[in-house]
This record gives sequence, structure tokens and C-alpha cells, in this order.
Amino acid sequence: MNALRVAIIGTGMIAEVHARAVRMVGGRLTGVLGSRPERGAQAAQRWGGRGYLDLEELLADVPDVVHVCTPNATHAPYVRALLAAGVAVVCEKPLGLDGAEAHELADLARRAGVVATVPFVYRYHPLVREIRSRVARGGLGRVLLMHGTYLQDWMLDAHTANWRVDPALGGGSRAFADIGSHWCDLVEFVSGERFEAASAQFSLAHPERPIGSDHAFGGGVATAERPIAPVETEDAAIVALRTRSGVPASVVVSQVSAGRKNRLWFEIDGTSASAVFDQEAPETVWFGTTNGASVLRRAEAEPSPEQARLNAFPAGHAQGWGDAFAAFVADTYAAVRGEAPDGLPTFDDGARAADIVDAVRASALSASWEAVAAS
Ligand code: SOE
Repeated sequence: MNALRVAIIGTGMIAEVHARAVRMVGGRLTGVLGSRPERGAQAAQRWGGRGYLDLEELLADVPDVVHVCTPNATHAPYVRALLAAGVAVVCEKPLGLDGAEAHELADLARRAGVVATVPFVYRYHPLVREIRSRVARGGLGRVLLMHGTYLQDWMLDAHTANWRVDPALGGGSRAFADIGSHWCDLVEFVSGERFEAASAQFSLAHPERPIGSDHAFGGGVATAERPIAPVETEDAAIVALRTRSGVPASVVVSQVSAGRKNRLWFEIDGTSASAVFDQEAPETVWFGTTNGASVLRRAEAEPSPEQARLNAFPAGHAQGWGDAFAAFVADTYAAVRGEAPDGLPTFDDGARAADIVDAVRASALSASWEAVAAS
């Protein structure tokens, strides 16, 4: 089977993660388009392919799939051009700066008839699929409560600058749009529930920050020469949610929680049992009952087919975030080849996430419950 021809737009941390996943799943990287030609050329030297001068030159290389890994405000222009060219697209979240833009792109992808996905990659930890399959089979009983956190600390330093701080580049929500969207997508995916309303409060750690963009997780650079600007977007959010079937949920989202690196954690409590997943410890899942608790380890005790499909290595040979990312890219490419892999996050899921972000941001502004657009 010929390798798919793949191009990447973007040269930052997440673009490098995409390039690694493309190599892992056998994609052929034709080249990289950066914000400046020299950046694309430098990245291509490390990742493969060539640097492109512009989008036209990228499209002239006839890629089968293009990964858009650029600042949020540039997602829609690139995606519109790629869909118009009939190219399959992987677009980093958030798909659009708001629900309207995200739904426009999802509709364009549907009309173009091409595969279009969003890397909600936490769906691809094998034990996430195990929990999902047990919930679907009634293993937890009726869902009563869902709660958790998504905590990081890479924005804690007041000197840390990032393009996401500028609403013109990142959108009106920062921390929740960036990582709260992952938590909501994952909990809806696992539980089968759909959020219908949100009540949120946002907080800022620092009223101003330097203008610029350090790599995510890169740490603040205390330099004098960078100009300072006031901050409008949140570092943290505390959100109460309610699902259409009336299940209450809550999530704490923060990028200023010292010592927390990428701690996405959820608990689903049902009438028969509870399940806990910690993305920083993806090789185990905790199940609780009133008669005791147990810890299940990946690839042990007769994995469900959904888990087994994603087990690349035997028990005890740990799989992690990079493997989940690669499994997402592999499923995207399988879909490009005409298959229908289970649980692939498409532009419709990206639009769903944007609707939730819109409701959460509206609630933080109104200090009232806000409805999530039905989708
Ligand atoms: C930065 O917060 C970030 O890289 C997010 O943009 C990713 O979506 C998340 O998976 C890890 O953290």
C-alpha cells in the first residue's frame, strides 16, 4: 500500500508531535510550511520533506492529507483553502475561534466529501476505550455524576508569553478552549452523555504578560526587552455542567497549577460502580464499588475489543501520550483510505467542542447558566 503523502503547516511544539506521529504510522512527509520560509525549511530538515514558500507550493506537491498546526486564528483560512482543494485535513483544536466558524468548517468538510479530523487524542489511550466499553455495556450502571480536572503549570510564570494570550490570535477563551475542550470531549465520549448547560467562573493569574510566544511548556523568559500588554483571557476556569439526561458534572481547568504538567483526570460515578482515569498514568484505571476497589492494568484481564485494538504493546510495556497521538493519526489515515475506525474525532466533534467553549465563556461573562448549542 503506497504511503499517504502528508504536509504540515506550522513549526511549533505540536507540529513536531504531528510530524513524529506521521513518521510512526508510515506517512510520507512531503514538506512543511512555516510562518516564514526559513522556518519551514529548518523544520523540514529535521522532520523530512522540503520547506514550502507558500500554500500554493504546498498544494502543488499534491498531498493526500495536510495537518494544520498553527495559531488558532489561522485555522479557518487554511482549512477553507485545503477543503477547496479537496485535500483531507487534520486541524488542531480549537477548530474555529467560535462555534459559528467551527460549524462552517464542519459543513465545508461534509460538502467537500473529504476526511477532516481534530486531535482529541485522549480518546486513544487504550484504557479510555475500556472504560467507554464498560459504560456502554452498563458496567457502571446509570451515570450519576462526572467530575475532574485538567491542570497544567506552563503559564504560571508571569514572564511566560504565548500567542494564545492575544484574543486576536487565540480566541476569546484561552485555558478552557485549549484544554477544557479536551476534558469535555473525553467525558462526553466515554460516558455517552451530552452537556446541555454550563455555569463558569474564569480567573487570571497575572493582569499583564509580555507580548511574544514561548513554546508551550517552555517556561517564562525574564527578559526586559519584550513589551508588556494587559491580559484579557483566563488562566483558569471552574465550571459546573449539566447533561441532557440531568447528570451534574464539574471540572477545574488551570494552566497555572504549580507542579501539574498535563494532568487530565476524570471520575464517572454510576449506580453500580465508579471509574477513574488519570492521563498522566494511562496504564491503569481505577474501578470502585461499595464492596471495594480494583486497579486494572492495560492489556490484562481480557481487554475489550475496543481496548485491544489500541494495544500496540503487551502488558507492562508502557504506552503513552505519543502512542495515543500516533493511533489518532493512524485512524485518520485509515479513514482517508475508506475505512470507518471507531471513535475518530471529526470536524463535527471540533464544532461540538467550540459550542461548549462558547457556552462556558458566555457564562463566565454573564455569571449565569448558559445553554450549550444542541449538536
Ligand atoms: C498546551 O496547553 C497543550 O499542548 C494543548 O494545546 C494540547 O491540546 C494538550 O494536549 C497538551 O497541552
